[in-house]
Amino acid sequence: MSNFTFTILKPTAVDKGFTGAILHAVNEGGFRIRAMKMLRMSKAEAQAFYAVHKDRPFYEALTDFMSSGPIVAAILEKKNNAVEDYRKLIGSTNPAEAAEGTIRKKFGTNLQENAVHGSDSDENAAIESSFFFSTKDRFLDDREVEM
Ligand code: 3AN
Repeated sequence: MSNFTFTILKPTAVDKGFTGAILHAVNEGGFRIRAMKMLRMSKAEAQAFYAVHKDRPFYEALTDFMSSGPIVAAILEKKNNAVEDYRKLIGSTNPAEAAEGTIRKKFGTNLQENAVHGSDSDENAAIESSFFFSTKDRFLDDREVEM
């Protein structure tokens, strides 16, 4: 399984004009965009999205940041290992420690403003996708094309 994952292009990356370059890297990495929207989360929405981190010391700052400006949310498809392969493509949480060539290395600013979010499990990919996209916003049955 694991044909799908979920991503967010975070406010700093969008603000810096990296949206196009990141989406290009996502496609070049073998992922097909199956749903996408640009929006600004409210503080309450950011708190709900990151509820798993509510006891972490960075929760307040992270939810302030994630609601500070527009983001791009997307559902990504890849034939196998979508979740794992996307995390490889984006690199370590801290851009300073991320491998050369990864999205966080190229476009991340710091540990919090690390360019993109990527789901860490199939279960969370499904939960996070449903947070942003209704069934009719998803284009999961498109014809097969060679990539
Ligand atoms: P990842 O996004 O790589 O799965 P998580 O789930 O540990 O990392 O953290 C979620 C988000 O919280 C990260 N993307 C990052 O923006 C932020 N974050 C993680 N650790 C820290 C930290 N020590 N200080 C500030 N922000 C952090």
